[in-house]
Amino acid sequence: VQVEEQAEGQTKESKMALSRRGFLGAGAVATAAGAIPMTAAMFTASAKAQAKEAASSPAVHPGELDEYYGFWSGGQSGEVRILGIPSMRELMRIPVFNVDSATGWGITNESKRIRGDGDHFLTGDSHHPHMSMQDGHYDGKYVFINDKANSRVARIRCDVMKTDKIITIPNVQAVHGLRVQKVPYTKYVICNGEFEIPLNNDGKASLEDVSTYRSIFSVVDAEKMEVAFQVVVDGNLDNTDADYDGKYFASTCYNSEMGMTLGEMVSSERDHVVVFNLARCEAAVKAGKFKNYNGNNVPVLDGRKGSKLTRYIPVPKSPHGINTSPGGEYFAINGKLSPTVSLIAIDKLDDLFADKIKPRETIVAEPELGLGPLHTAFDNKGNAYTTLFLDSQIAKWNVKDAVAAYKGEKVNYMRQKLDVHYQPGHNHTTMGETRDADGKWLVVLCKFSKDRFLPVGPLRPENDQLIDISGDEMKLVHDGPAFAEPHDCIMVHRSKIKTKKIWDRDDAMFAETVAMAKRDGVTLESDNKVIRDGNKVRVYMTSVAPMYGLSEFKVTEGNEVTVVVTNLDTIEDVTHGFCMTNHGVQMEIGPQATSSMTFIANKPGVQWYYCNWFCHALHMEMRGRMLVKAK
Ligand code: CUK
Ligand code: CUA
Repeated sequence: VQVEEQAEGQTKESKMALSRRGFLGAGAVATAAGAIPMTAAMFTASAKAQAKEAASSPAVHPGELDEYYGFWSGGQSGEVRILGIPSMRELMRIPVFNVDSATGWGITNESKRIRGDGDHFLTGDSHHPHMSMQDGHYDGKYVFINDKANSRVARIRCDVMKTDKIITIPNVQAVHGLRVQKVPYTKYVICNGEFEIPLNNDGKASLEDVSTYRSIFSVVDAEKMEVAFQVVVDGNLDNTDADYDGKYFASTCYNSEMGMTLGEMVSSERDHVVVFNLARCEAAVKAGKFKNYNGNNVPVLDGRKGSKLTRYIPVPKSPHGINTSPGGEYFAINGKLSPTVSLIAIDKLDDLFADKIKPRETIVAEPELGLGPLHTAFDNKGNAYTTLFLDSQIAKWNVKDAVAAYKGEKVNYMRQKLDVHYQPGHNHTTMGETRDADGKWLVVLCKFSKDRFLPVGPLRPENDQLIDISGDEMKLVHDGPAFAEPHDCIMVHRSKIKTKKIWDRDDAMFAETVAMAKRDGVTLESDNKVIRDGNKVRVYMTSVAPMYGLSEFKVTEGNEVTVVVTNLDTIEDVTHGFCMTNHGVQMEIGPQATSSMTFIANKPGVQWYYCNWFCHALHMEMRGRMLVKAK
């Protein structure tokens, strides 16, 4: 009885909206994560009640397909995952910044080429997956993602769902916020350098003189995957987004103080949003009004305060997420240490850049939502959904009413508050970052799962919760455990994506390996040959289930061996592997693909290689010998 009363009390309280929520001081942040005064029993009671009322079912029955592809960041795992929505089933993992034992990503020569100058890194921290667009609609071509850990940006080809480009962004440290240009098309990927460093960070000038530290905004050519130009700003940079007019990008700054310690970083009551004027930046690059730093050729523009290229809009205290409304009207700036979201009217930005209005005059609403607003998502009915990290809630609010309330009208913009479990970071609606927002599902990526799953030791999974937003009320319908640590996701209708079932033989992914074979006089589709080139041995073989084209090859101890396997199977889903036992190398070879890897034959004797992707009833027999003669 006592439990029910508590559960009821909690529900009432969560509907009370703002009455008890005051402004959050900086000191509250540190303690908030641990302070959740609710019991498991209370949540079981409320979860059961919510599930009973759900309008849409997330059930996808055996044999049925999901309606949406979800692209999930894998956080500090460095990968990207594909989920089916609404089932929340994990369909695939795409290794990006990590090294992957199953596919050989980071082991094969083809992936090492793509990993480029960061190939020696074993780590990544992927945050923001975003798909390329045409006129504000997903085009199904690429997904881009940042690596905060090693300041990189990667591109995933959606026809094969493999990473095809990774670049290191020069002049910056910790690439965090990342988005794509939405209109007229994704010419540029934009990304924020979060950590402040000296412009020439070569250790020669004073490292203590903090006044020389800068953060830099990077604009990357999406097709070439090269930095087109960069913009130096005042303050640091956190998250970013683009408009639906092809004119402006905007980024949040949480450390306008340029503090070096937590206390310094949260000292002022206001930070800002920087707005970048794309046409003016492109013109400045053309006119040669840039500098170079750190010995590279990337044009770096000066966008600090007073520059024609940027405008600085003050917003309350340490803002975090920025989200453009799907109608293209607003940038929603999530307050983090302020209980508010600030709406910047995008149609006022022309006047701001023409100096006809003051920066704060672009703000048309600042609804108070609750504690710790981090990210906002949108439906197709004029509502916004904001994660409240500290309150462990989603606030659903009406955008028009929030604008009216800011003008002084007596309206209640708050529609509903829903408890989530627990500490939500990003949230995302189906198609919600495009013009095609459809208001069906909301996913909330919770940073703590606590009591929601069977205990698995001190390290717990995250909890990705699925919420039905198709009706008037949000309904929690699914808890989805996830390994480290989805920051952000997008949900793309399946009609937008066309994937290949088998590889094309002329695919760019292995074109260099094909060229190498040609130089060796080898036809990959038919030959099984060993080429000896001094200490180097190149072994070319085919695979057709359940056999490799070579059941043995001979090398001498110390040889550098490159094994190239071409999978001649043309049947969908017949993937082979190649593993050289006791050598720490293995790889995947998809149907009609070529994959290769290079290792040192440093163990004399008989060394078996085998197929490590189950392919056939005689899969166990799909193996052969490397005969290594002692030196
Ligand atoms: S950030 Cu992680 S919760 Cu990198 Cu988009 Cu906000
Ligand atoms: Cu080929 Cu298993």
